[in-house]
Amino acid sequence: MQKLEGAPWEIDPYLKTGGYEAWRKCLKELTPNDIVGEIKKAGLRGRGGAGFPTGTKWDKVLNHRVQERYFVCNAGEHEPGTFKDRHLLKHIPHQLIEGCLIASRTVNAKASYIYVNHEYAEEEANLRKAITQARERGLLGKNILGTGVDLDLEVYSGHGSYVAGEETAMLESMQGRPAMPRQKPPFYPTDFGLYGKPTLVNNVETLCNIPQILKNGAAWFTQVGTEKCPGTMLFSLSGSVNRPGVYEMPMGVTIRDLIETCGGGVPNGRKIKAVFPGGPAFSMVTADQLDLPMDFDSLKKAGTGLGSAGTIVIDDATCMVAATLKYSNFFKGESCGQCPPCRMGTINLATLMDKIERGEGSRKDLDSLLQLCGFVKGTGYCTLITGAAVLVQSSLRLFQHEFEEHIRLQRCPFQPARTGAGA
Ligand code: L3W
Repeated sequence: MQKLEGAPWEIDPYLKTGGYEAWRKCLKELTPNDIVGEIKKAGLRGRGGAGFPTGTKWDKVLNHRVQERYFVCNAGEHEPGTFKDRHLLKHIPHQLIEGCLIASRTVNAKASYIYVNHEYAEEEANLRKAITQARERGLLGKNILGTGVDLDLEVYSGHGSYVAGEETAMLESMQGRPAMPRQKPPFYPTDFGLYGKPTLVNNVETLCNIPQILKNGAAWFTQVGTEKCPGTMLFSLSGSVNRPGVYEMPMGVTIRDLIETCGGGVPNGRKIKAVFPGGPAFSMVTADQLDLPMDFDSLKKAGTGLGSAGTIVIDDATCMVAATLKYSNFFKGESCGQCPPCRMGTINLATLMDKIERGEGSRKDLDSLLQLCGFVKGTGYCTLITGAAVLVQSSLRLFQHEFEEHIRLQRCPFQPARTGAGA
C-alpha cells in the first residue's frame, strides 16, 4: 500500500503511480471470469476477520442465478485495537475506489455502496471528495471512459455500533432496520444480501489489494506471505509498544518481529506479559509464544486467531483481570441484545469480572465464569458472545494466579493497598 504525495483525495498522484490502470483493463480487456480467475490464483483471503477466500465469494455472486445483485464495501471497522481500514480510507481512498469499481463491475451489481463507520467523519469526507474527482475524470458515473458502462458508488454513513460492522447487521441497517445480525448460515450475503438479493460484501483492505493483483499479476502477489495466506497484511499495533501504528508486513511475520522491528519494543524496559494477536475476541498468547507466525492458519492452529490483525501488547505492569474487564465491558456495551445468551451472557461475564477486580470475588465466581463461558460460546447469530467468552477463558487459563490473588487479598494486587481509617 503506497502512500502518495498531496492531499489523499487528489487523483493525479494516484494516476501517476499507475492508478486506475487495472480498472481500465477490466473495462476493456478482461472478462469477469478472467478477473475472478486471477484473484483465485492470487489466493487472496478476506482481511475483515475471517480470511474467507475472496475469489470464491466473487464467483458465488458472479454465477448466481439471480441477476439483481449488489455490492457493499464494509468500512464499518469497529474492532477494539483495529484501525487499519481507517488508515486506508484516510491515505489511499482512490485505491479503495478502484477496488470497489472492479468488484462491482465483475459481479454486475445494480447498485454499489461504501458503508463507513460514522465515527470516521474526516475519512468519509475525503472519500467523497475522491469519488467526485474520479467522476470528473470519467472513471465512474455514466458511460465510463466512453465504454458505455454506467457505474456509480454511493457512500453510506454507517451506524455507530460494533455489531453494525458484522456484514449481515450492516445490510439490515442499510435497509432501515435495527443493526442486528442474521443467522449465517443460511443467510450469507452471497445468496441473501441487500433487499434479499445476492450481494458481494468485502472489507476495505481486501478491496485495496484488488487493483494491485490485477495490475501486477497473481504471481507478484504470492511472492510474499505464506503458501495458504499469500500477500501482506496491515497490522494495527497498539498497547505497550514504543511505536504504535499501522504496519504492512508479509503474512506470517512473527509476533516478535512485529512488536520489535515495527513497534520498537516495549517502553520503559518492561517485559511482555501477553499479546492479543487478533484483538480481544481471540485468545491471548504469552511471552513464550512470540515466535508464532501471524497468518490465519498458524494462529488458528495455535488456538487463537488473526482476525483483522488488531494486535494489542500488554506489559508486565498490567493487571490481567483489569485488562480483561475492560474488554468484557466493551462486549457488554456492544451486544445488540437480539440473542438472549449474548444479552445475558455479556452482562454476567462483565459483572463477575468486575466483582473479582474489585476484590469482592470468591472461588465460586471463578467456577461460575468458566461455566458461563462454556454455556454461551457459539450461541449467537454473530461472533460477539463467542469472542466475549473466549476472552475470559483465555485470561483465566493463562493468568489464573492473578484472579486467585485478587480473591486472596480481596483487592487488586496491582493497586496500592489501602491503609489507615478512611483510606
Ligand atoms: C458464502 C458460504 N459466503 C462464509 C463469507 C461470509 C463472510 C466471510 C467470513 O467474520 C470473523 C470472526 C470474528 N457461502 C460462506 C460465505 N462466507 N461462508 O465469508 O464469514 P464468517 O461467517 O466466517 O465470519 P464474519 O462474521 O464475516 C467474523 C472476526 O471476524 N472479527 C469480528 C468481527 C465481528 C463482529 C460482530 O460479530 N459483531 O463485528 C474481527 O476480527 O472474530 O472470526 O463474508 O459471508 N458458505
